[in-house]
Amino acid sequence: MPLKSFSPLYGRRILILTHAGCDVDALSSAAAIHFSLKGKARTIIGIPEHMNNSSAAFAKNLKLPFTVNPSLDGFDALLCVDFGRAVMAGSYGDKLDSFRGEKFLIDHHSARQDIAPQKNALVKSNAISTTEIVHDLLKASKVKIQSRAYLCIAAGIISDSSSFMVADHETFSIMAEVMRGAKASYAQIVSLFSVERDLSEKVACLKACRRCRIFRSGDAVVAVADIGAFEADAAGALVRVGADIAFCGYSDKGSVRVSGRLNNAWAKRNGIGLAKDVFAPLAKELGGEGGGHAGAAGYNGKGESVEPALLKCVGLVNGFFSKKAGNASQVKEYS
Ligand SMILES: [Mn+2]
Repeated sequence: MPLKSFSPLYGRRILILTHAGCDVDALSSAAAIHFSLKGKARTIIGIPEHMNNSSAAFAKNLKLPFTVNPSLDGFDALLCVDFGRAVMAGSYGDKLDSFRGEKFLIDHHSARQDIAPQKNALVKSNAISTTEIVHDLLKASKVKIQSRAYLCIAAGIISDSSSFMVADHETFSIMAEVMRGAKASYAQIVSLFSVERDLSEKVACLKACRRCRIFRSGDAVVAVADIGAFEADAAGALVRVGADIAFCGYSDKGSVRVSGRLNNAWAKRNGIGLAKDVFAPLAKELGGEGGGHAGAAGYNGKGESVEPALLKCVGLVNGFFSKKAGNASQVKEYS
């Protein structure tokens, strides 16, 4: 039986923990719960390691209270939001394992989670954002949702749906209800977490364009680039420039990181998903951890160079299209 309401958390001292590299959906989920459970539970928002620029802007604009790298001592429960695998908490992965209090989880990644017992977990892999699940749970708990909690829920939906590029009629119906509660316009909500891109991020995206290798498998244009930072943004940039699917990553001190992004309309037409068709098999072949969503996913592994992992991604995309076409197609590289 999955988690049905917030009532098991009442009267307790709870650390609400996001994933490392906390994004707007993770922070907003934590904040919506924090605001809504006021008077019912003592909650603190904890962020392992660091947060991204958008969520930092959101925290500042909404004056959200949070602690980076909190101690787990003194809490009798832990509520993890927007991640389901301990490895996504970065250096907190081991601390999660050894935490003796009760563990809870709300997430929209893969149903396979290794953090909380089933009865304390609510995972909906088809939800656009974790805030959407938090919204359902708050309603089921009959908690009064304040307008700033509604603002958080709306921000999580906008951010994780890539401004509704990944959305269906359900998303819009939830969004209408949430925006009414937030008492804010769409532009006002977006402005809470919009950031001017860093100089270094702009340079990383441009470098990815200069350095990328371009492959063709069937009708698919695949681009890969070895890039020292902002790998997810760089992969997104390659897709906006013209790739159907792009992989960017780096190797640092024996660790390898790869991020993938794709053109959603193209992916839908072809039935390909990054997590299931590329990163899960990649982790199976090379070891390490791969996961995320259909349109945005990543891989963490070991190696002195990122090249083999990037080329393996190209091979897996080619494998997908070969299988679909029923014959082995050749990868062609454009030079
Ligand atoms: Mn999310």
